[in-house]
Amino acid sequence: MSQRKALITGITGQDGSYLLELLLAKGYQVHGVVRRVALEDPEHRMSRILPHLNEVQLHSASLESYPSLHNVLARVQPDECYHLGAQSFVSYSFDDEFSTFNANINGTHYLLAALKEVAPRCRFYFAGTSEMFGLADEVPQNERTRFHPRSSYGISKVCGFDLTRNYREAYGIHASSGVLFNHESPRRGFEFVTRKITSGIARILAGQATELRLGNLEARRDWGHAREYVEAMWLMLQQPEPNDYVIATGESHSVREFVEVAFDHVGLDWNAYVRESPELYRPAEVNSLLGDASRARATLGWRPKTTFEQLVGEMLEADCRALGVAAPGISSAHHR
Ligand code: NAP
Ligand code: G4F
Repeated sequence: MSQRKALITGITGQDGSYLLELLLAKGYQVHGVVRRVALEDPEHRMSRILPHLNEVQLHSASLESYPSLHNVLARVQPDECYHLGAQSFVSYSFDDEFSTFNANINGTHYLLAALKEVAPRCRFYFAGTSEMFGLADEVPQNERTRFHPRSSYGISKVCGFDLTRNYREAYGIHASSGVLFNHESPRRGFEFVTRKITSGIARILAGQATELRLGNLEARRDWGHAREYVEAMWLMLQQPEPNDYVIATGESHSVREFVEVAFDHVGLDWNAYVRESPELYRPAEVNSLLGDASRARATLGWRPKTTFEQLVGEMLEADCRALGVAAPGISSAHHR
């Protein structure tokens, strides 16, 4: 059997980097779409995939340009395409709805339209999100739960989800969407709340900060480990028929609980450091998310393994180690 080829958009992000490693381990020839500027400054812009730069073929293209995506797909002729590239920060989507829509809606449309033209047998994965449920009217949320997005990010992902389903139904493309709940790791961007907390604690321990300013501490999320969630993406594209799958742990915690567990882990009292800042509240909040991944368990055989406490500990240890700080709960083993 010839070597399978995969193309990943968003390969420089948290999930892209874990997916790259998974596919390399499975013997794939991996191609990645990156922004042109990334190729000029790999040290900073490709930090998550630096160890694998000689094992992956990178192509510069823009999610805002149909011809550039068409060219890459025509040249690579992938068997599987994982579309992870997106403006993924919900807060920022309130500041700039336009760039969020351009990247997330047009980018998905251009990629699907090009796929249909030049690689119609390529299997396609769309990175859907629990933000599509937003103000959910049932708990827990599954594949049949109604969408009620609360940000332009959420709206853009509903549109990408609908585009993906429509290309499946109208043109027979093997196109699947993962509806992934929040997933984190030591590679999470610093702007997301979990990494903001663990890196903030490391800075406090290192004497570089005296407080941690956060927004809404009562928001609840279903947090899992990114390394496990990219396995679900791959499993979706191995199924004979395309479908949509919720991927979640089935357990939810508040931001406050994340804070408590994290500060506890290093023996600090969080009340002495955390300030709740109303200016960090969102204009429309998604208060609570909890996923039901029964379909993924039954059909893909997928289930989460990392516990909430293990996730917090792994992220904290990595951030403390990066700053060379020691603390009661921090071991010397290396995780990444
Ligand atoms: P991430 O770390 O923010 O990575 C996003 C990737 O998209 C990066 O490679 C980034 O490239 C690229 N990108 C952003 N804007 C772009 C643009 N205008 N043109 C081209 N590329 C662009 O996100 P992630 O956590 O890995 O998430 C991967 C995907 O899953 C995203 O689509 C996200 O919306 C979705 N998702 C994430 C979660 C989660 O909890 N992590 C849950 C559900 C769904 P640069 O490095 O050049 O910026
Ligand atoms: O970590 P967050 O920014 O993640 P959010 O908004 O849930 O989005 C992430 O998960 C989605 C899946 O559901 C992805 F689709 C999306 O791409 C992204 O990866 O915020 C989590 C919660 C929110 O309720 C927010 O209001 O934490 C609350 N929060 C409280 N203080 C904060 C802060 N969020 C951030 N980023 N920074 C704070 O200081």
